[in-house]
Amino acid sequence: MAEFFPDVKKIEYEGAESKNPLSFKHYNAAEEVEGKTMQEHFRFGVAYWHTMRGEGADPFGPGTALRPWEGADDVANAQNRARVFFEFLEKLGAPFYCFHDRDVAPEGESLAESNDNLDAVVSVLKEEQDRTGLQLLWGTANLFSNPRYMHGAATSCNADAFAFAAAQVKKMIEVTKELGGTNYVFWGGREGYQNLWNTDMKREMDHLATFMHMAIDYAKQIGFTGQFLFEPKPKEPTKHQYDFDAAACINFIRANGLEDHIKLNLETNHATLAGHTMEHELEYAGSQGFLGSMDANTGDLLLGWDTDQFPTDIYLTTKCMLAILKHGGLAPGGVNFDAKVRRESHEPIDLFHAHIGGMDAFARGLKIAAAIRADGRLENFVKERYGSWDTGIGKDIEGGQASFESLDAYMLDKGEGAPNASGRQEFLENLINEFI
Ligand code: XLS
Ligand code: NI
Ligand code: NI
Repeated sequence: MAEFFPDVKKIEYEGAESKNPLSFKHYNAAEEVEGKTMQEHFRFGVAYWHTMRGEGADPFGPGTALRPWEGADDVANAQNRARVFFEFLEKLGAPFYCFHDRDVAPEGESLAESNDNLDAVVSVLKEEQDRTGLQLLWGTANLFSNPRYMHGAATSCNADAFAFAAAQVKKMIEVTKELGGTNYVFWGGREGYQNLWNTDMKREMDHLATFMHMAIDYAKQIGFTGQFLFEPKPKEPTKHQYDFDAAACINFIRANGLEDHIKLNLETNHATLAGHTMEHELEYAGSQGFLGSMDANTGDLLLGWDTDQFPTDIYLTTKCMLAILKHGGLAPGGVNFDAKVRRESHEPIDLFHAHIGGMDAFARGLKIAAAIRADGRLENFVKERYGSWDTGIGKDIEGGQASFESLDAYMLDKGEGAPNASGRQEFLENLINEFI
């Protein structure tokens, strides 16, 4: 079989002292941390859309990427591209991948033609999965690129757009099931509004709930047991996306009786755009029982859009891993690199540098987070900070044995409350730096 990355051998773990840029310094798939291998902790996934379809275009210029395997935008080339992708995955050593229907196969003149094109490429994906043992982390449908979705898909003012989107998601749930995908993602591409003058918000959100119930019913009907995930994002492309952040998504999910069926796929750059940190989003979702998976791309703090950069910040990966370990891990979700190389990094080898760096940054974050947890000082500090809730009046309140009247009597008797202890923020920031 032809090799598309002839200069790259399988990327191996060589340890922190290695100077080989095509090796892992920290990601060692088989190494155990807190009783699980790194491979099991991360379940790294590669995004087909950025890695195989990203051309490096921006609003000021066309694509720059050199991709010698590219040809016509037809099914034959799409099948060949799928084989290139699996060579990349194998050499990188990432066990999972993710894709949208329209990433892998060209859209046809009609729904039926598009489905046929998709089937033709899915059979190659299946073959390659069987050959390599690599797996699908999640599938999804592109409900935002085609002009029919200019007003949204499930929230469009045009009922036919809703119907077309339903047909697309139906097909992609079938495909995800066929490929053994462990999750299915809903990122609400254009589910939001540009202007409230022309928008019936209540009706649009009710339609979105109807759409989700139909998806759940269909998954049940065909026996798809993968986890459904919502991916919050506050804006872009619309001015306001309904899946704004973890809290807004969880409210929508609960308000519509969907809580037994949907968790969240959190994306770092989306958290930033929502005015949150990623650790906030992970902590919020985790504490509410909705932590599903993550898209690990980051943004640029000076740029207000979704720049989809590979994560290299060790503080960030440490904070992410602290939250993920605390909430019991991501499986059946994983860490998907919804990230693209910069327009100036246009050679195929840059795809390797980018993913290796991201995987190493997460591996370091995991080791640091595990060391912080093993040390125990941070956890103990937090535990002690809430000590007043473990005995006496605090325990009574948490246990449901107090009322406004009993607390009034308690405070009248006591006169003034216990003094406050220091929050010790600077002490804790220094403590974390001992580990980084
Ligand atoms: C866009 C989203 C998208 C989803 C999949 O900002 O991150 O790439 O992850 O549709
Ligand atoms: Ni994403
Ligand atoms: Ni994004």
